[in-house]
Amino acid sequence: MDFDLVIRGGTIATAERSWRSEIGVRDGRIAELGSGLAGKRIVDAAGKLVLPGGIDSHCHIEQISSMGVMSADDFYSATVSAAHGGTTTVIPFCAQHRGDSLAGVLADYHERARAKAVIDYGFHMIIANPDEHTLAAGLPAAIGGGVRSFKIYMTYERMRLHDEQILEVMAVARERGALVMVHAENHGMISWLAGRMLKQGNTLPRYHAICHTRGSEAEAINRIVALAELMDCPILVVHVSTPAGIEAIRQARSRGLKVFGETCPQYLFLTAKDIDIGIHGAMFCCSPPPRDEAAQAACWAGLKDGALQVYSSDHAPYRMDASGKLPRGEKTTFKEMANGVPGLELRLPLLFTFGYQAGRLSLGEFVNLGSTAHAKIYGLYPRKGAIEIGSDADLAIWDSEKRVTIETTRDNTGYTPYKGRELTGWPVTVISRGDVIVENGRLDAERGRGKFLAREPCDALRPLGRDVPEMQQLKDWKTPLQP
Ligand code: DUC
Ligand code: ZN
Ligand code: ZN
Repeated sequence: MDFDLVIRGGTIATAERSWRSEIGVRDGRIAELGSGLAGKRIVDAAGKLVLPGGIDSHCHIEQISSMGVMSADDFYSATVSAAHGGTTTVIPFCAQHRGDSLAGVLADYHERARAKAVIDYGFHMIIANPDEHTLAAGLPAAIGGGVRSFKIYMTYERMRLHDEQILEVMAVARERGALVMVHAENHGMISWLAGRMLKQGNTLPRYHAICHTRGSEAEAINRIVALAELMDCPILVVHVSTPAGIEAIRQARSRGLKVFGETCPQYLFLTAKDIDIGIHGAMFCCSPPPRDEAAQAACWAGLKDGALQVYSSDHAPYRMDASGKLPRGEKTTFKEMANGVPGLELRLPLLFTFGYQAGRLSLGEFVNLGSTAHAKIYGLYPRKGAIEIGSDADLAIWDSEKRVTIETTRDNTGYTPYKGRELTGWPVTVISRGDVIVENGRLDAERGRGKFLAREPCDALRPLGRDVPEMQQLKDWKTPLQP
């Protein structure tokens, strides 16, 4: 019987192994792995690598930021850009701002994505207002609707939660099966320093990097780990950038705690020197900021030794104009410019060249960090992140010899922080649920073809069942965890 699509001649590589096989696809799923398969459409992958499509579990799309600015990308431009870089699933954020009801926020983001996304997507929920209604009704309903991860902020005036509020969110997540993602930076340290810098007239982007001190990350990670241990709640620390921050996660994991860590291209490939070019350094301003070569090395080491499990873009797209980075033109201070860098499209190509090709990572590690680990942690495995019978046929065919000099990307920012870098290896064919959506740089995907992914409970979300002595007073949960 003919398959809808057959991929022939390539070497398949997953997080676990590599082997030669054809792939037969039927109804959007992988239906056969074998040889001599016949199909209505044949994709020739001779001499190429056939990998699971990438999963980017941290990106901001058509979202109002923590500073109140709308991102430059909508669900169409962002997912088109992601697809060109070999990513076939994204998990962006629905952002609650203070005063918003979660149900309204969720409905709104479903509406934004439904008609525009060209690849599949899940959602995380940003919680800025954990009031009684949010905790008792909003969060359980979101989880019931397949949104099994919440992001909380320990900094940003408009978003940050204090420790007690964080514990309230963790209590619901723990009980209902959700993961708490944390932006971990000490707010007081950053805002005290920023206030002094501005008073002295130090307003350029370079002071952004100085104010977000390295120590503020480690302090916040150590604190969030202590809160998570008290609550026995799995957490994932996003965009980790410093040696001390990574070490704090490594230590927590060595004590058996369910603490996951993420880093991003900007912490592997940029440093604070990139920001130190006057006002145009705004292009590279994100929080936490890129650091130095020692921090880059620590991020690579963390990815390699398992202190960090996932590599995401933290795509936060803003243009270098009044709509984003420079609301007051050249007079904009570092406190006024939108934070974030684009990365959906180049995330995987950069890691392929500087991780896999450079010998820092094996091919299996590359696949795991860019795809499979995201699926496992966020409840999408083995539907996504795998090449198995029954998995969605989300695949990226990589030409490991193709040379690319980075010029532009397809997002709406109008710039890339990685311009001029030389890459070896590119995802020349990208397949989403059996549809060839990108071939040799050409897109063939209708707006709105991407589907929402309701995520299932999975091992990463399960508490350890290990109560600290202080919590034993509440043991058996006879005292409800909710207020
Ligand atoms: N920092 C964040 O916390 N989110 C988006 C982008 C950024 O720089
Ligand atoms: Zn963040
Ligand atoms: Zn982010």
